[in-house]
Amino acid sequence: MAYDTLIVEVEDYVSLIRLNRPDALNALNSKLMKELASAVQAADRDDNVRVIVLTGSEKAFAAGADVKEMAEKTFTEVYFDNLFGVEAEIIGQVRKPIIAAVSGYCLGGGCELAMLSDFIIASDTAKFGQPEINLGIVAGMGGTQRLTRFVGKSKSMDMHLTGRFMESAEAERCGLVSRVFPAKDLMTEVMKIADKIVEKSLLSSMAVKECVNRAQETTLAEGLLFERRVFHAMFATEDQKEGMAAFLEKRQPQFRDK
Ligand code: DAK
Repeated sequence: MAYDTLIVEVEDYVSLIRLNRPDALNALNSKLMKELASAVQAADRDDNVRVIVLTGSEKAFAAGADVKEMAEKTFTEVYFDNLFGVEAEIIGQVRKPIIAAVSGYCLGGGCELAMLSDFIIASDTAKFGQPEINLGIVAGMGGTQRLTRFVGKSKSMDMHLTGRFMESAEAERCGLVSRVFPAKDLMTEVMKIADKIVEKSLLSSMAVKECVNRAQETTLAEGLLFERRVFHAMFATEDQKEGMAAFLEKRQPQFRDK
C-alpha cells in the first residue's frame, strides 16, 4: 500500500516504516498519524513481518505534533476529534516488537511515539525533549506518564518543565534509550538487532512483549503471576520443544511459530 507521509518496505521479515515529511522535520499531522496507525496494523497482521522498525530521517525522527495544524484548533475540536488518541492506542496495541531507530530531533509527540515503541536505539546525534510547555500546552500522547516511568520523576519534571533537550548519551544513561550508535551506522545496527529478533520464535517475542509491558501496568505480585502463567503456557508450544532440543543437540533452533 502507498502512503503520502510514510515510506514502508518489508524485507527479510522486517517492516521498516520511515516517517517522511522532510520539510516539516517529520512533524506528526493527522494524515501521518492515520497512515502510521494503518501501517503498523498491516505489519502486525502480515505473516511476512516479525519485527517492525520505526524511523525518521538523519535530521529528525519527528519534531513533535504539527504545530501549524494544531495552532487554531479549539478545545471542542480536539476533544470531539480525540486528536491522535485513537492512533496512539492502535500503535500501543501492536503485538509484534517495534524498535524505534532515532536520529536527530525526537521531540514532543515524536518522543512520545518513540516511547510507544518497545525500545529505542538512538544515534549519537539524537535529541529528546518534551518542549510542549514552550507552546503553552502539556504533552498529550503519554509524555508525562511514559517519560516518568523511563527516567524517574526528577528528570521527567526537569524535561517537561524546562522543555530542554536531552542528548543521546544522557538518554542512554537514564534508561530512555537502550543503545547508542554513530549516526552513520544507526540503520545497519538497528537492522542487525531486528534480524536477531526475527530468528526467535514469534510466539516467544510476542509473549516477552506482553510480559514486559505488564510490568508497567500492574503490581509486582500480579506481574509475577502473569509471567509464570505465560512461562507455563510456552510448554504447550512446539517451539519450546525445538528450542530446548536444539540446545541439547548443540545446533541452531528452527522455530516454526507453533
Ligand atoms: N510542527 C510543524 N512544523 C514544524 C515542527 C512542528 N512540530 N517542527 C519543525 N517544523 C518545521 C518548521 O516550521 C520549518 O518549516 P518552514 O518554516 O521551513 O516551513 C521546518 O520544519 C524546519 O524547522 P526549523 O527551521 O525550525 O529547523 P531548525 O533546525 O532551526 O530547528 C527544531 C529545529 C526542532 C529545534 C525546531 O523546528 C523546533 O523547535 N520545532 C518545534 C518543536 C516542538 O515544539 N515540538 C513539540 C510540538 S507539540 C496529543 C498528542 C501529541 C501532542 C499533542 C496532543 N493528543 C493525543 C491530544 C503533541 C504535541 C507536540 O508535539
